[in-house]
Amino acid sequence: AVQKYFDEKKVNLPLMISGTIVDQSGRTLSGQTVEAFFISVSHAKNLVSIGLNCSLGAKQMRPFVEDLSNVSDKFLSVYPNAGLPNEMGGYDETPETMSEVLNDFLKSGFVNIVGGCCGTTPDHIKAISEIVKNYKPRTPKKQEPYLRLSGLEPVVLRPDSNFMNIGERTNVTGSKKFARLIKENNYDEALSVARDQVEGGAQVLDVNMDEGMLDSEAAMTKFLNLLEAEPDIAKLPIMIDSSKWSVIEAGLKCLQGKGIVNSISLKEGEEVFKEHAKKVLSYGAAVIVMAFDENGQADSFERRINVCKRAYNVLTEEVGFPPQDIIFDPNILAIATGIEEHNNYAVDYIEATRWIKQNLPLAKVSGGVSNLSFSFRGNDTVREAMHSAFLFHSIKAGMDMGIVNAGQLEVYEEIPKELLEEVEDVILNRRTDATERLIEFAETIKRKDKSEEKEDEWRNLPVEERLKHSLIKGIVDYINEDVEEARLKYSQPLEIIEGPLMAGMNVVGDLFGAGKMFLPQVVKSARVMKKAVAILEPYIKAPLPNSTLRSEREGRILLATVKGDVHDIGKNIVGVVLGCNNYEIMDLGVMVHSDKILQTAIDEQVDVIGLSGLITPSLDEMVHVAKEMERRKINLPLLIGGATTSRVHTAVKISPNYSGPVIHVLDASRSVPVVSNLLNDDKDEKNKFVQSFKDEYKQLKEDYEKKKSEKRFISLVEARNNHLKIDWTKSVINKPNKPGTTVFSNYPLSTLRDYIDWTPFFMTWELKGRYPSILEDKIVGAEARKLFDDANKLLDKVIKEKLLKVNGVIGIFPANTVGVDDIEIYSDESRTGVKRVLHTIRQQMQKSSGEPNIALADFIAPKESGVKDYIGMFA
Ligand code: THG
Repeated sequence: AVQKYFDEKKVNLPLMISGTIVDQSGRTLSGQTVEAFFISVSHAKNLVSIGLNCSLGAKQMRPFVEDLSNVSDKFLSVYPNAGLPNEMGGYDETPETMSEVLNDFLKSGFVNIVGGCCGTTPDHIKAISEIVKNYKPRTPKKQEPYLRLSGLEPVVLRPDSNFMNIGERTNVTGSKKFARLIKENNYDEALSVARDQVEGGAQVLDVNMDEGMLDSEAAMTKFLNLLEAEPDIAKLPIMIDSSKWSVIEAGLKCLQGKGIVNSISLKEGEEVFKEHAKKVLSYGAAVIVMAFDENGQADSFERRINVCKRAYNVLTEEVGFPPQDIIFDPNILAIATGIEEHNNYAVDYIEATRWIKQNLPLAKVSGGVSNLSFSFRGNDTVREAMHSAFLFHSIKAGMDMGIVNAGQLEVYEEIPKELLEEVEDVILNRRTDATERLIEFAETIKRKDKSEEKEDEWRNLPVEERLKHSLIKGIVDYINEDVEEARLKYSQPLEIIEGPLMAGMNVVGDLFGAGKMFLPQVVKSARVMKKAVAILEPYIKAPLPNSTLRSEREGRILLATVKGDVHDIGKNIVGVVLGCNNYEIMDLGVMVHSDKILQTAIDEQVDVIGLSGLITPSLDEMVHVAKEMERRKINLPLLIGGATTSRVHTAVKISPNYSGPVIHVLDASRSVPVVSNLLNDDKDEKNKFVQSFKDEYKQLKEDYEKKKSEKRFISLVEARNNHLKIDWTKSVINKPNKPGTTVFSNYPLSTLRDYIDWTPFFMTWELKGRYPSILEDKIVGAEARKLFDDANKLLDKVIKEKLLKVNGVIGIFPANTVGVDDIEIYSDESRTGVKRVLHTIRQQMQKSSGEPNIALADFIAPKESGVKDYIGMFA
């Protein structure tokens, strides 16, 4: 901005930028890394020096000073505080300690100018000046002429860099979805389009708001300002895409980093071209130059290279544009259109690319890849194959970057051979009938793309039906607009919750209860409900004074995983399912002490307490909570749930300790009817329900005790005599290849994933069946496939982003059994030194005749057999 001002006022003074690095992650005040910050400002031609200050003090600055010194071709000035202010507001670094740190900076050749800021005194400066005498000023590094871009983070295109993906979807003419969201003023969702591109691997984002009915300048400004506040998106450089200069300039004013202008061209003549180029330069952006001139679009090889050469000369010789910041776009045009003149378009682009890279030093080449396949709109399989085959050849010719649908590029190697051949016939213009052949072939592989349009038909239904549809299908995309429409239509927001939304949730509940909908779908529906309620909530908080509507929830449920246990998946699902049935959930989390559970229940006047746990000790803790409830005379229904809990345990161990209602809730789907019965306003109905459980559990307990008294146990001596007898003389035991311990650290997740036991995963989600046949199951198959798909997407993310580290250790040791039940582990093959003794436990129930009472020790050769055996262990 200062440079621009200097240019306008024709000021020619050296410029020094000076600022504070605030946080220890090394981000500057603008949130950028030091390198990204430098790239963003370094274009200013008056800039001679960058000054760094740090409120923490000199010592803490070192890594940032080092970074900047490495990337900066400008002088560097450092003026630290005398340390971090102490509690009295004073500074503790003495002239000696501070000058020592600066001595290190000078010795390392980091800086050109030194000084002191807060807390420094004439004595500090004196000490520093003594040191400075011993050193020569730093010689700034010369910068390599690479294309450097920045968002919050730097992007540097080096000669050996890979192809750079530019995300195309944040474009109102390139994505129906994005266009709809912008037109509906739904910028939040629009940002998620950007986020999807980032997650799909985009390294730059193309943003385009050119649409007749839009105020494009305003839309560009608003979207970019919102985008720059989302660090996960703003880390990327932005490409401002517009054919209107005013929109480009509006966009340039919003960028905090160094972006790319897309585009300028010679179509309005050299004067306008130069004027635009100068502006781009003063805003500090790189530029795309389209192969256009006064005669229009260059569509032959000759025209393409001539226009580019002319533009290059004007930019480098007359405007002073750095050649590495010029990106040519020699026009990717649609092929296979049926018009003969178009047949060589792709070949001409590829050859023009090769020529530019050989003849216009340092210039880059880009292009809008999806243009190529416009004649196959609706057939994404063919389009993706065309894009990746085209890129394969273009990148070989030197194409540096391209505007693509990030995350949706087919891998060249994986294009089916027949399709690839037909596609390459078209791209490389290898035969005259290539287009007809590809069209014919495309017909046979039309994917479901068509059905997607049909799927949109429900959008024409009345708003109540649309809300219901979204809930049942778990679609979150339209909730904002639909809820808003309903809000304006209804006089009370609560009517919407209790009307169409609850109607939808009831359908979900019924389908779930009837086994026609499954847990993963219910969780998605619940998310939609939650979002809808969240939108309405602010309006509910202020009900009309004469409102007769109940503004309360159905009841308040406290949920907690008991002390000693950290598992909460099941509990969270119950919370979601109850929450979307209009119960208020107070989730205390995991490892919750009984006292906290009960005190919260009293203080918050909850209506039901739900306990969850997965490991066996949690069962005892639940018994303890029940006893405490009895002791403190808390008369609330107690729900028991979680993987190790059972109806029998609840009946035998928990229920007898508490006089209030105790109910074991088998799975999330059961939680709603149970809670609604427990909180039934009709006291008789409620009591009947509670009594039915009391009776059932009483019966269970009696049955259990009867069975137990019938069960026979034998003495330990008898059991030992009945151990598993193996003839060790006949067994062949090989010496392990790798005895001792083997450690696997940071084991590749991609290898491990093949060994996942998916059956329990589906069990957790209450989908019944074994993997892999569950995927083909007549009833749950479709949902199982979706769930499996979601899980694998998450796994892809975990693996790609290295979110987990897996370590393991296995050990194989010499071992023998001693005294029937114990296993001795030896320190080495001599089997003399005993390392550890493992005491194993033997079955003692009465077995039918011939069946052994086994213990683990039975499976290791006894010492007296003389057989050298081994034991394997893992963690
Ligand atoms: N060069 C430069 N800039 C450009 C282009 C170029 N910017 C715009 C365009 N061309 C590149 N971007 C796109 C974005 C999307 C599509 C094509 C090019 C596209 N979209 C689907 C379609 O129209 O069929 C949209 C489908 C949907 O709505 O989901 O193909 O050449 N410098």
